[in-house]
Amino acid sequence: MQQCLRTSQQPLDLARARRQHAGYVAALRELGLEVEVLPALDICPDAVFVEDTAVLLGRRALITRPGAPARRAEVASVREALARTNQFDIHEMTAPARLDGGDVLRVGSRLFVGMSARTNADGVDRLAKLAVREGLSTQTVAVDAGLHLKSAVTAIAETTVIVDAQQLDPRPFQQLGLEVIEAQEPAGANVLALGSTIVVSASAPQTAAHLEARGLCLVRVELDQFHLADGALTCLSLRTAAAGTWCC
Ligand code: CIR
Repeated sequence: MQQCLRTSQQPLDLARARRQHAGYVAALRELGLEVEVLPALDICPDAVFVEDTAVLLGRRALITRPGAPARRAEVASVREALARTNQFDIHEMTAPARLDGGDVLRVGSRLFVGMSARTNADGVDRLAKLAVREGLSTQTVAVDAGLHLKSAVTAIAETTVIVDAQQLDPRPFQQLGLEVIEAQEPAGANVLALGSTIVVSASAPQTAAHLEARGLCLVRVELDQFHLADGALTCLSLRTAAAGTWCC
C-alpha cells in the first residue's frame, strides 16, 4: 500500500493501516456478515481497494477494467475469488471501456455511475447493458471533485442517500424523489448501510452523531490510513446480498 496512487503527501503508517483493516473486517463479522479476506498482492499497492475491481449485480459479476492502468493487474485475483464462490456468472469489460467500482452507486433499482477521471462512457455502456438484465436502470452523474462518485455519496436506505454537498450537487438526487442527508465531514458521505445499522468512518464523528439522532445504529471504524490513500470505507470490500434482498 505504501506505493499506492494518492494525492496526499502525508506518510502512511502501514502497521496502523493493517490494524485498521483488521478492525474493519472484525466490525463486519460482528454484524453477522461472512467475510472472505483475499491475500495481499505485493505487486499491486492499491489492491486493498477491491470495490473498484468488480460490480456485483445479483448473480452477475462484472469484472471492471480499472481507470488507472497501474490497477489493472488487480482484477485477476478478484475474478478468481468470485469464480470460486460459484455464486456468479462472470462478465468481462474490455478496452476502450474503463470503470472503477467506486463510481457505481446502487440505490434501490437505480444505478448511478460517476463520470470521474477513472470511468468513461464505454465503461458505463458496458455496465448499463448488464444492469438492464437485472432490472436496473443506469444514469450518469458528473464527478468534478474527489476520486469517485462514492467518495461523495452513498445510500443509507433504498430511498435515502448521504451526500457531501461540498463535493457533489445533491439536487439530481432530490429531483428523483430521493431523500438527501448532508454529510458533516467528507468521510461521512461514504457509509455502508446494513439495514438500520450504518458503518461509518471514525473520521466523520459529526455525521455519525447526526445519523444516530435519526435513530440509526452506528458502528464506527478507524480508517484514517485508507483516507490518506484516497480510499473510502466502502472501497475496502465487495458486498453481495442474499437472493431477493438489496445491498448497497
Ligand atoms: C486509487 O487511487 O485508486 C486508490 N488509491 C484509492 C481507491 C479508492 N477506491 C474507492 O474509493 N472505491
